[in-house]
Amino acid sequence: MVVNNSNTECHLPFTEIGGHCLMVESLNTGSWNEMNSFCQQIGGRLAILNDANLMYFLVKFIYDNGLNVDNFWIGATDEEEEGNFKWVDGSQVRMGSPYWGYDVKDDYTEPNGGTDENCVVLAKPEYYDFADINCSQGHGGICEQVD
Ligand SMILES: [Ca+2]
Repeated sequence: MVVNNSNTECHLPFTEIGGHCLMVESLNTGSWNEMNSFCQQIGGRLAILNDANLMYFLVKFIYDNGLNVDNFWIGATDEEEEGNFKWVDGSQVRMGSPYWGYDVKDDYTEPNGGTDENCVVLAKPEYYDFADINCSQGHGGICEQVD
């Protein structure tokens, strides 16, 4: 039995990563909505990542398991109000470092997509920091267990 920070057991297919019950889904891909539905079907939702320590362990897990081949949807969007990013539970997404990506080559900071990009991924090109992209793109997702 694996216990997370709130003493909740992680049920398969979720595994304990950084004290949370998460699943990194890379085989099934879809839009942000499709992957949120996928997570709901297995008893979860797209993950809320509001903790730098958790981010560290999750990104490490992605690289350690060779899953660093694509972006992953997470549970954040500014679909409701442009520029105001919220998690799927309605809480506020923290902005800036160490969460959001910075593109060294082209010198810009995420989010940068305006109304064309309302959903958030862990972005492979930015070493799995957050980036806003178009919600209809097809990617895997990070699911978290909901009890
Ligand atoms: Ca936007």
